[in-house]
Order: sequence, then structure tokens, then C-alpha cells
Amino acid sequence: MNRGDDGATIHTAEHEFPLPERRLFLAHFIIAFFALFLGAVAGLLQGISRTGLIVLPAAIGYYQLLTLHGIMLAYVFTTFTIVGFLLLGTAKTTGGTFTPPERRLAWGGYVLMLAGVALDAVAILTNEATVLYTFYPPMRAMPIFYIGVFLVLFGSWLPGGTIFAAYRRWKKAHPDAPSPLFAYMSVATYILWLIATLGVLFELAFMLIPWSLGWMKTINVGAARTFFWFFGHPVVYFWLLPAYIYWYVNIPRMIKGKIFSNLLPRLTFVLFILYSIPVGLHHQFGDPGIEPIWKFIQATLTFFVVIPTLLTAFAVIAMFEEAGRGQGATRPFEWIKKLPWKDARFLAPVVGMLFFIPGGAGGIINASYQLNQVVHNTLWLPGHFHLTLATTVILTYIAITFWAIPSLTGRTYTPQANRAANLVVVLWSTGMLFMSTAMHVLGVLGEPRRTAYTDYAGADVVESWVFWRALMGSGAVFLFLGIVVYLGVIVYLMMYAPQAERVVEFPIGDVRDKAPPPPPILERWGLWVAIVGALILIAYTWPIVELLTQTKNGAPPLRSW
Ligand code: HEM
Ligand SMILES: [Cu+2]
Repeated sequence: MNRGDDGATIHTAEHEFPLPERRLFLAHFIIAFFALFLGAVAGLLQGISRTGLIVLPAAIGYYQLLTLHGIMLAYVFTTFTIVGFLLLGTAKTTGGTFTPPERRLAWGGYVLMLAGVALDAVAILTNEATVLYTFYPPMRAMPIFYIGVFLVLFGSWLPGGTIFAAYRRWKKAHPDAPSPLFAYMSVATYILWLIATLGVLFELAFMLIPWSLGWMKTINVGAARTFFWFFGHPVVYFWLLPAYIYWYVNIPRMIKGKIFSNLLPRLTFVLFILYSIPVGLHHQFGDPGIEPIWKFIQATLTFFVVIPTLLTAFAVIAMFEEAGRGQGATRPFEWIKKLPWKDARFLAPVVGMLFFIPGGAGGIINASYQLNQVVHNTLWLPGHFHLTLATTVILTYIAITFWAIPSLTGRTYTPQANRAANLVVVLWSTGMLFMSTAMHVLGVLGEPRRTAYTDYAGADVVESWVFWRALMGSGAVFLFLGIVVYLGVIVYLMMYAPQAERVVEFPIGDVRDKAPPPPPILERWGLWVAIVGALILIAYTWPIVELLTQTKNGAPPLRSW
């Protein structure tokens, strides 16, 4: 019987990370925790100030907070968590350690990223970069802001080199075997990320940085936004795919099950590489200067992402059912009872999966060319991505750290820690139910996103918002409490929990015996990159050529704060 906390998992304790690896991984998670805390404070203040519950002190601007929130959570927290997790799992599955050069490369990336975070923190806190996390021109921040973002994103390439090298090292040693699933999925995630970041790195290096340094007087706004969204859509898959890795590879082990298939997860990740990049224009339906046909083509391509999403839903549920049946469940749905619901490391991601259902449904509305007009730039949008990113993904990352930290510090994930962790799940789902529902409703009622508190000079429509605004604000309070309890558990697991008697295993599942081996074509990365390259050329060449050639006058910089 799966009891929860300890009982659910298999403790083989055969593998312990050497100290240099532990330091490397922990260093990433620690920065992520700081970023999460800063972002959460900003989130709380936003949530309760834009409802009119509190008035921000004059020294703090609403948009400054919002910039801090977006940068710290969407870029810093996510990237550091993802890099830490992918490095950890790749090291474990490619032999247990990295080689010293592999490790040095990852540290190099860490230093660049950290330098970038420091520059951005200074720029934002001094109120010289209140341009939000999308940094659309013609709003112009001080140069170190853009340089900081560049360093964070480019720095994140280096640990990708570590992952590729470890993967290649393993393949050389095992030429005929399919690669370990975790390493394969990390490589796929990184290929997606390298291609995606090309867009925004180009925008930063050749447009925003020279312009903010004063070397260029004006900027081509339409082209800059297009390079941004070339990156801004696939970035959501960079956030999501590590969560999928946890579902596909880590969960089976903790629930005494097996990975359902050795092919499906690989196919899913390859499809994500193909379908996530040539679709950024679905964020620019309202932008002038791009012909509707290209928006239509990219809107259509967007919907293909349903395929890998449904494949994942199928594979994950099948894996749950097999695990339950393997533990004696025979009656219909009896397998559900065999799952370790009391263990937050299982409960959190599964609650996350449930939130993904309305999240995905809302995403279909956003991506629909016509329906988008109803919700565009309203509170509906943050309502949507607080379900997907800030619930499905975050709850899964939370579970990941409840494994990672004990396995890196050698301390025990105690039943008390697990109880507090379950409280985090309760606080988060309650808070998000309130805040996200309210945001969706407010959006449909017409309240804009990215707007400080205003009563619109007493316009009638504001009356219909009053209740929902209060609900949004109270949701924000629950969410903030959730993060406080979460970080409390993390501090406990880092410093106070009892030393574990045996090594805490970081769970990596085995593929079930009956699963056929994956076809070698799925490891032919050159082929997949060539296909995605062709798709990008088809979807983007003409819009970009038009944006670059038809704009005669660029925009001078603007300070809106
Ligand atoms: C304490 C928990 C949180 C609260 C109370 C909160 C609250 C909010 C609110 C009220 C907004 C909308 C502001 C506006 O449009 O005027 C917002 C925006 C946003 N939130 Fe959160 N949030 C929380 C956690 C998170 C997390 C965990 C993430 C991601 C990992 C996240 C990512 C974002 C992003 C990317 C935006 C958009 C910023 C923009 O439009 O520039 N939030 N948040
Ligand atoms: Cu998108």
C-alpha cells in the first residue's frame, strides 16, 4: 500500500552525487528560491494594490513591481530551476557524474546568468528599467537591463553544452542502446531552447542594446516585437517540458510503476520542437504591419501542439493505471486508490495536471484568431498563464525540489515536511482558484491587464468588477502564504531536517519490460533541426522581410514611467 511520504517511494540508495555535483546543482536552486521570494512579494503587492485594497507608497511604482515580478519569476526562477533539474537528472542518467570540463562549462553559464541577474536587479530596483518582462520598445530601459537579460539567456546556453557533452559521452560508450530517457529529453528541451532564444538574443544584441546605448536613434518596433515573440512563445515550452520530464520519468519510480513507453515521450518532445517555434505571431494578432495571412498560418500551426499534449495525457494516465494495477487493483478505477495521494511530491504535480485542463482550454481561446480579440490584453491573459505556468509548472517544480534538495543535502524529507508541503498544495490551489477565476471573469468583463488601480472616473462597468477584484486580491494572499510555507519547508530541508540514514534517491523510473525500443530516427537531431528550420523559414521569412523593408521611420525612445 502506498502510504505517502516515505512509503510511496522505492529507496534503493545506490547512487550518491559527489560533492562537486551537489554544489553545482544546489547553487542553481538557491538562486531560484531567492527569485521566487522577490517575485512573490511583488505579486502580492500587485494583487492587492490593483484591486484598490492598499495604496502603494509613492516610492514604489506599480509597473516597477510588475517588471520585477515578470523578470524574477518568468526568467530567473524558471531558468535556474530548469538548469539545476536538467543537469541533475542528466548527470544521474549518464553515469552519475559529469567530467570536470563538463562541470566547468556549467559553472561558466552559472556565473554569466548570475551576473545578468545582478545587473537586472540593479536596473529594476533603481527604477531605470520599468519596461515589463517583455521590454517592448519604444519604452527604453538603461543599457545594463538589456545586457543583464542577454547574459541570463546566453549564459543558459552553456549548461546546455554540458548536457550535450554528457549525452554524447554516454552514446559513445553505448553505441547500440537507446539513450537514457532523461538525458534524451534534456537534449530535446535544450535544442528547443537554443533555437527559441536566437530570436530574442538577436533583438537584444542588434536592436535594443545599441539603441539603449544611444548608438541608434530609433528602433523598428514591429520587427523588435516579432523577434521577441519568436522566443516568447517557445519559452513556455522551455518551462513546461521539464515538468513533463518529471511526469514521464520521475513519477513512475515514486509510485512503484514503470515508464509506460520508451517511444511516446521521445516523440512528444520532438513534436514540441517542431510545433512550438513557428507560431509566435499568435501573440501579435493585433500588431500592424503583418499581413493577416501569416497570422492565420501561424495560428493554424499553433493548434498542432494539441497532439503532443494529448499523447502526454494518455501516457501519464496509462502509467498511473499500470502502477495501481501492479499493486493489486482489479476493479475499475480501483487503481486510483493505490496512488500515493498523501505524498506532496505526487499530489502537487497531479493537482497541477488538473489545473492544466482549464489552462489548455483557455489557451485554445487565446490562440484562436478571432476569439483572441475578446480577451486580448485583458486580465484573462494573466488568468490563463497563472494556471499553466504559475500552477501546473510551478507545482511540479515544487515537487522536484522536494526530491532534489534532500538528495543533495543528505537530509530526510520527514512526514512533518510532507504535511507542510501538502499545505502548500492546498494554499496554492485555493489561491489560484480564486485569483485565476477572478482574472478570467474580469478579463471578459473588460478589465485590462498591466494596469495600476483606477476606477476609470467612476465608469459604470467598474461596478461589475468590484466583487471579482476582491476575489483576485484574496487569492493573491493565499498564494503568497503558499510561497512562504514552501520556502519554509525548503529552509528546513536544507538546514534543519534530520540527516538521512541512507542516501536519498533522486527517483528515475525504468521503462516497462514490454515497451519496444524507440526507432533510431528519433535520435537523429540534425534531421529534426532541419525540419524546424524549414518550418521557421516558411512561417517567418516574409513577415520579417516586410517588417524590415517597409518601415521607413523608427521610433525614438520613450519613458512611460
Ligand atoms: C504570490 C503568487 C503570485 C501572485 C499573487 C501573482 C499575481 C499577479 C498579478 C495580479 C498579475 C497581473 C498584473 C497585471 O497585469 O497588472 C501577475 C502577472 C504576472 N505573473 Fe504573477 N502572481 C504570482 C505568482 C506568479 C508565478 C509563480 C509566476 C511564474 C512563474 C508568475 C508570472 C507572472 C507573469 C509572467 C506576469 C505578467 C507580467 C506582465 O504582464 O508584465 N506569477 N501576477
Ligand atoms: Cu504563445
